Amino acid sequence: MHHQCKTASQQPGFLCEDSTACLLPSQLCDGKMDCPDGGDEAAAYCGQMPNSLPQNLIFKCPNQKTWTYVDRVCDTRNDCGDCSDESVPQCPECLGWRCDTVFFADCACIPRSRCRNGVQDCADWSDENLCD
Ligand SMILES: [Ca+2]
Ligand SMILES: [Ca+2]
Repeated sequence: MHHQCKTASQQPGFLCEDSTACLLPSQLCDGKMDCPDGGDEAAAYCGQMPNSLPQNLIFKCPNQKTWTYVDRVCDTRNDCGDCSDESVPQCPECLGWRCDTVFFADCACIPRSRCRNGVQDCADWSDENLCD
């Protein structure tokens, strides 16, 4: 059983062995030691992903093909491959510009900082022509 904790944003996290650092789920097995003892990269957790990971820290994509970390749900990035991690009911409304996006990593909503930046993000170019 792993050590559970709540992150700064009140989401489930991973408590390091030192019992002070509470990591974001996506810091587990990311190839970078975030706990002082490197416990977040231990084979016990990273050997057979996602089954070896604490199950409350992962989100199984509805398409059953893949998974992501719970802190990657509703982060506007397409982690499931079909945007299903961005389509769950608890995701907030789009705060940027809504359109059919052209980049795989996007899910029908781009941040306003990418409007009129000279790069096409929307299939209909609305980010360059309409968004302000
Ligand atoms: Ca890590
Ligand atoms: Ca995501």
